[in-house]
This record gives sequence, C-alpha cells and structure tokens, in this order.
Amino acid sequence: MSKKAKAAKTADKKAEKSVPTEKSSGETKAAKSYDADSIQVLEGLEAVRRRPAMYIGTTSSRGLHHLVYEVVDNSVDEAMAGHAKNILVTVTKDQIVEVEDDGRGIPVAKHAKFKGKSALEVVMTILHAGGKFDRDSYKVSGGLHGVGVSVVNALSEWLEVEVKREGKIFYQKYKRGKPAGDVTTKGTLPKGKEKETGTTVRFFADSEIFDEIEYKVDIIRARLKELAYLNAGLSLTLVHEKEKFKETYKFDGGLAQFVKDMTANKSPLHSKPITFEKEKGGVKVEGAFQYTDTYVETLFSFANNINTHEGGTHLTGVRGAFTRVINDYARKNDLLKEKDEPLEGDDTREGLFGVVHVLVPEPQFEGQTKTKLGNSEVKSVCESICAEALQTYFEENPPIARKICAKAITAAQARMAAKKAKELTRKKNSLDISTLPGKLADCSIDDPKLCEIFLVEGDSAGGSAKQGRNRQDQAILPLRGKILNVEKARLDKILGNEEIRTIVTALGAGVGHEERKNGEANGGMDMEKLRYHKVIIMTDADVDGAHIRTLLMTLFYRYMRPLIEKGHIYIAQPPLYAVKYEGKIEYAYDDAELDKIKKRLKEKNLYIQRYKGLGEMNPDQLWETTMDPNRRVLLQVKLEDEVQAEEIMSILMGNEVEPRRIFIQENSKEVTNLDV
Ligand code: 0RA
Repeated sequence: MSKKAKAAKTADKKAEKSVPTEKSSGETKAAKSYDADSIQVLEGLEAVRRRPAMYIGTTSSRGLHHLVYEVVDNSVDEAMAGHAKNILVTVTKDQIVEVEDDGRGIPVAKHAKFKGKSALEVVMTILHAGGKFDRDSYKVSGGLHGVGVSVVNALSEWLEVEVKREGKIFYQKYKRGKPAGDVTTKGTLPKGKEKETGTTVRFFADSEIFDEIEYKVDIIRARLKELAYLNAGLSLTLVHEKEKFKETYKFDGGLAQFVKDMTANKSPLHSKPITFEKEKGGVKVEGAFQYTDTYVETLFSFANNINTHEGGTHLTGVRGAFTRVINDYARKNDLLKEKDEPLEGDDTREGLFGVVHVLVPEPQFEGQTKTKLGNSEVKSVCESICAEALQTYFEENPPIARKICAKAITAAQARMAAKKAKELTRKKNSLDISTLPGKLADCSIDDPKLCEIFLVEGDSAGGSAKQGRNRQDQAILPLRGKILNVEKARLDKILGNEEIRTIVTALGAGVGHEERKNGEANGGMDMEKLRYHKVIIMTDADVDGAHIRTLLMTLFYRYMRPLIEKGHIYIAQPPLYAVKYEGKIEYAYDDAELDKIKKRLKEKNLYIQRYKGLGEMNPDQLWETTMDPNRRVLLQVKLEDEVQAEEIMSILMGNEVEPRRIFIQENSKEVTNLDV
C-alpha cells in the first residue's frame, strides 16, 4: 500500500471516530510526517466548514455563487473530456440549486484505496479526491474554482447526488458534508433509456455559513454564457424559477462567435475574426481576434475556462505576436520606412477586440485576485502559435493586412501627438492650486482621503451645489453639457477636449488603463496623486442625466480604470419627488417610496413636486437630500464582470444608435444600479 493510501486509510478511521481537531491533525503530522495531500485528507470537510473563506474566498454572495460555479465546472470538465453535451442549471424558488449533466456519471464502484467505499462517496466527501479519479483531460481549475465538489458538499445544509449509469439510478444524500446514508440504487432506467448516463447534483447552501442565500440570475447567467463561448458546442441552460427566467447558451462558433457578438455594435475592419487553435508542448491555445474602427484595445484572456482578469503569460505572448508580425509586415511592404521608429505594441492593437484561451495541465494562478496566469512556458507557446496564424492570415489577405498596418501607423502618429497633449495636462496637474481649472470649487483641506468631488451636470445645479456643500471637504466641478464620447475618439483628441482636460486636471492622477508601477516615469495613472478619494457623479434623474453619467463612466472605464477598480467612483442619488404638506417636506427617491409616503399621509393635503433636474432644488435641499454624508445614499460603481461591462459599454456607446436607444429606455430607471 502506498504512503498516500495509508494516510487516507488512517484518515477514514479518524473521520469515523470523531471530527479531527486542528491539534490532532498537527500531532499526526509531526509523528508520521505525511505529505501535504494526506494532511488535507486528514483535515476532512470539517476544516472547510471551519474556514470556508480559505476554500471559496468569501462567505458573501460572491462565495455563494462560487458553489454553483464549482459544481458546473465539474460538469464542464466532463464535457471537455468529450462526454457531456448538455448542462442544465436550475435555481428553484427555494434557492435550491440543481446541476444536471449528460456525462458518464460519477463512478459508483467500490474503491479499494478508500476502504471499499463507493467512488461516488469518496468524490463527494473527501477533500481533493477528484484528482484520484482522473478523467484524462484538462481540468477547470482556478484561483477559487477547482477546489472540488466536496467543498460544496461541506458548505451545504444538505446535498443530493444522482448518477445514471449502467442502466440504474444511484443516489446518496449528505448533511453538512456527511453521508446521511449509503449509496443506494433508486431504480432502473426505463425501457429505451437504459443507455442514458449523467450526474445530477442538488444542494441547499448552509445559512450557518453564508451571509445570504439568494442567487442572482445575472451573475450565473454571465458565467454560463462565458462557458458556452469557451466550449464550442456545449449547451448550458439556466432556469431561475423566481425570476421566471429560462435561457440556453450554445455557440458552435465558440470564441469566434464571442468576438463577433462583442463587435456587433462596432464597425469591424474585416468581417471574419482571425482565429487559431493549436497545441504545443502540452499547452492548447485557442484565439479569435477582430479589428474594429475604434481606438481601444479589448482583449480577454482565459486559462482552463477561468477568466484571467489580471492577464498573464498567455496574454503577454499574444500581444508580443501582434507587435512583431505587424512591424515585420509593415517594414517588408514598405508601409513603415527605414527612418521610421518601430510601432509600439499599443499602436498595433488599437481597435483590436479579441480573446485567447489556453488549456494548461498545471496552471499557476498569481496576482491579487489569483487571476493572473503565471506559467512562464506558456508565453512563447502563445506567441509562436499566434504569430504563425497572423502571418498566414496577412499573407492570405493583403488588403486587410494593409488596413491593419495603416491603422497602427496612424495610431503611432496620434500617440506622439497625445504625448504632447498629455505633458501639457500633466504640467497643469501638479498639486499647485493656481493651475486648477477655474470653475472648480475646491475643498479647503488637502487630505485626499477625506476629500470628495462632485461632478455636476450643468452650471445651475453646479451653483446650488457650490452653495450647499461643506466647503471643507467637498469640491464641486460643474460640467457644461455633454462630454466627448471617448469611445469614438483617439487619445489625442480626448485630451484635447476642454471638459475632459478639466476633469483629468481636477482629479490630479493623470490618465491610463492601469496604475503606474513604482518608479515608472510615465504610462498609467499615478493614484498617489489622486486629489479626492470619492469622485461622485451627480446628474439629473432623466435620460440626459443617464447619458452624461454613461459618458463619464466610459471615460473612467476606458482611460482611468484604476479609479473604478479601487472603488473611487460613486453615483449620487438625488430624490425624484418632494412631498410638501403643512410647511413640512419629505423626499422620495423612487416611485415605490412615493407611494408609501402617499399612503402614510393620506389624510393630509399633499403637494407633490417631481424634480426634473437638480437645478430645481435650492442649495439647502440639495445638501439635505443628496450631498450630506449623514443622509445621502451613494452608489459605488464596481467592476464585477469585465465581459458584462464590455457588453454594456459597447451597447451604450457603440456606433449603432438603435440598440443604444432601446437600452437606455429600458434601463434608465435602473442604470444607476449597474455594476459596470
Ligand atoms: C471521475 C471519473 C469519471 C467521471 C467523473 C469523475 C465525473 C464527475 C462529475 C461531476 C459532475 N459530473 C460529472 N461527470 C463525471 C469517469 C468515469 C468513467 O470512466 O466512466
């Protein structure tokens, strides 16, 4: 018997007797020096319940949704091994989650290594046991995913699993991770369906562990849709009973379809995305890319079905390929003359939309949120596969290759012009008050942590805000009319725009997609210089206000993203109604609230005013309802899901007018609640 198996055997004995405490497993460790794996086994599921955050990150709503991802990921693994084609996820009215797949079914045979227990029970009740039953395929495993279905079991009040295999239905139930009975045969499959196989996991998350048990359809939907794009042909259905929601995602076009859908509201330079799919050195790389006439780069990267928000070696490799191939092509075809400087990476990717997905046998996830791929070998594999595909594409499509090169060359010229404009803005940026914009009413104290700035729509509201504010720590910057749509302009033009320059100067931290790293001279935002830790967008509660807010959010999202990532952006919530009676006044922030007030004061003679704009409030009212930190409600803008944010942004700001109009109308009531 191997050392591991022995350890597991001991573990089972311990588990039978009692729940091992941390101390006891520590003693065992010292006495017999088991390897890391066996210690995890020793700890058992009780460890998961004791420190859930270690396994799923958090016990907030985010952690709750991780349970669903974890179970779904197991079914996706089965699909990637080529055995499951359909996955059905149901959230019942009672917040029970059911995940059904048509894979081979978790094996049920007795398992020698685990004292003759059913493999099913082992998979469900022993930490990290999944790996002991290798499915010979890549696994979905990421920073927080990939912990194993047993973790879900441990954190569920109860969990049931049903396996269809060998013409039978096997069943087992667990309570807080412990079997509530043996694996039983629940029945046989009906005539004609004897060959059906699959796994169904049904669980009810434990309210002793989670802050709240309420699954959000948007969040699950985003993940399932993402998985459908990443796994061409796989069908994922989501049913959310409470929301009366049912949708199926299946994309035979996979990543190419993902790119096409994302650029649907933009103007592409070529109709078909550039795609590749190849394996090299045990790493499988898949990609799809399309240039649009926009000015930003939008690349998504995934590793083993996990969105690598922080990028990593796969993305670096792909980016390098674009820089190299486009420079080579432009030189070779004399589009770039000998005297010309080489194109920078950013120039070659202007307007580029794309996605890369790698499958790595042993992914290393690094970074703050464990969403940065660290495997160094992946970089050169991605670079060479992507470069080869690009080269071939350019050779086969010379007119498109020339268009792409021309765009990159113009981007380089614009970059140089922007550099000048940026330097101008930077100079004005210094904390020297005399260079701050004239219409900014600044705070009197200068600790950024305590200071906030209101970006206010219109001069008249700006005037009220200036009078109503606490001038010690609240600054007001009135914005005149609409700001430039940054989605449709290059950086030089954007920084040339008066309104935007004013905002950038007032905030003081410069512009950039990322935060500037220590010691870097330029590029990125310098968050140390940010002059206000709360940047509050205050616009009218109407369609125009929503539009201005969107324009500002687009500016922040595209060019000052660290502001959003670090949680500095807020949206003020002015009231929609004032209810006046007997010299008193109450405010309602939405229609429901108005109804409540009306009911409560039905005896009174009410005068109801609907605010059309902030300008209709006098300075005191504006302070009381919207600006006073003790009474106001601020919405913090968060970046929950980049793919979803991109979708929203491109609908809101893209070329096509119609979808945008529809979106703003449908959502103008809720637009403030969006997690961008
Ligand atoms: C281990 C081995 C095999 C299948 C699975 C696990 C499996 C796990 C899950 C979890 C959800 N759905 C699943 N489907 C399959 C291979 C079994 C065989 O060789 O027949």
